[in-house]
Amino acid sequence: MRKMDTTFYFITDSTGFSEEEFLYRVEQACEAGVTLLQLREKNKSTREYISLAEKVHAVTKNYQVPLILDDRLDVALAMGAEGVHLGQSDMPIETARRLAGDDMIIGATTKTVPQAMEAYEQGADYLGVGAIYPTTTKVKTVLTSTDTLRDICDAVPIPVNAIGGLNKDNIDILAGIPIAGICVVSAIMKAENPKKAAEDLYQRMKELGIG
Ligand code: TZP
Ligand code: MG
Repeated sequence: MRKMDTTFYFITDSTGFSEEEFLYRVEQACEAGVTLLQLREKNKSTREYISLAEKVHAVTKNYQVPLILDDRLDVALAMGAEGVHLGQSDMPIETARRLAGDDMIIGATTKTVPQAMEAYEQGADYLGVGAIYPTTTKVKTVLTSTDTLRDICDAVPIPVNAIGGLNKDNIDILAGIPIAGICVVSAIMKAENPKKAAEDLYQRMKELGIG
């Protein structure tokens, strides 16, 4: 069985940071207790992606935080990441599961109940659903209502995480919805003090009973 805890899922964006500053922020998030970490890079060559992933992995392993790579199963397999996250135009989940075997964590982005059911049936371990709010992170997405989020949670037996524009001041909208956790990029990545921002957000989640 693949072990993971999606409660507090940090997705990175290295845009605008030196590698040193980026890796420092990754480490600060791990210090604050993120439970899962995704390296999300849209403009790196394969070789650059492998190289950065190896450096991030060296950090996350120290904190027993599984590392998920966005989009690229080949890169994940090449450097031994614990998982891969696939969107609707990435490799199909069933293909990824066949290539990756049983041990790798596979996550899927889904925005509707049929997409969620399909991803689950094809072997996804968890789902990311959103965007709940408009986001400043570079992504092609549309808004997903909290009603749809709830319907997806009810439709599949795997962990479902909310994503998109979430921060400590607006996650109360998720209280009472049976999500497994939340995914955030900028709430941690762009914070002046990423460790404190992550700790405050995690604290707020606990107060609201999220995750
Ligand atoms: N998918 C839907 S919204 C989003 C992704 C990757 C970006 C979330 O970033 P942020 O900064 O937490 O809004
Ligand atoms: Mg993708």
